Amino acid sequence: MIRLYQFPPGFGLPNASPFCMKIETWLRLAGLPYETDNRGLVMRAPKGKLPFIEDDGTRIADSGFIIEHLVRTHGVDPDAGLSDAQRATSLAFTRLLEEHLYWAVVHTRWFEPEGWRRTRETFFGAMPLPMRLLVPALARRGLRRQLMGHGMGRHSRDEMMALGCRDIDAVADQLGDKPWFHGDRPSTIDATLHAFLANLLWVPIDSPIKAHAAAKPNLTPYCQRVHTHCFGTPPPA
Ligand SMILES: N[C@@H](CCC(=O)N[C@@H](CS)C(=O)NCC(=O)O)C(=O)O
Repeated sequence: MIRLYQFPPGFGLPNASPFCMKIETWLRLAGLPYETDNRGLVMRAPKGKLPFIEDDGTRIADSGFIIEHLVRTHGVDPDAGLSDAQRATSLAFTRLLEEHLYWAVVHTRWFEPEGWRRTRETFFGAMPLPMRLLVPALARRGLRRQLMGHGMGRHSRDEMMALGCRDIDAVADQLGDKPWFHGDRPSTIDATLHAFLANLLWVPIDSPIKAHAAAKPNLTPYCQRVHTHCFGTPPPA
């Protein structure tokens, strides 16, 4: 049985980490049975980040490598019918979401007062004292370093929001009125896009990026469609 190690569910979503939610969405899309360990065991993660999986005695970290492993070993491939050009587009948008938009959203969650209040409560609120005081401060310090190392954190707040909004424009324009990212059938990029959009649209942290995404007529219906398809329950309000 595949075991998915991830953070606990949060903000009313299957996961408050878009990378963890991407894998759970993908497993459902691919129809693979799995179990979850939601204890947020970052310390046991081979690369110090979640998600990672255990599958038949092997540990694999990083959502991209996890999917490659599962495709290779379980005989399922939601991308089997895609053309080379569609695969290239999937890769480019995956990078946009994971390596760029993600960091602008990290800023809104961890470094804006309202975002930080909600993030601290959701991620650390259940911890006993004194960990509840120490761990959030340490985690925040680590995130600040990562945001600066990436480069996003060196922009002004307005610049970060503008950059995130441009990513949303590209996603909305590329999706258009198609039911799935590549047309009539779901593929891996739908798991990724859904996880990142849900973690923006359905998280109670306001930002210009969230407002920009919510104003796109196609993004919320898309998110609801993928959520219903994969999780079989009505999406969060
Ligand atoms: N490239 C990794 C990124 C995973 C990632 O950034 N996970 C974050 C949560 S969204 C994490 O575990 N952060 C813990 C930390 O930075 O200490 C993937 O695709 O899985």
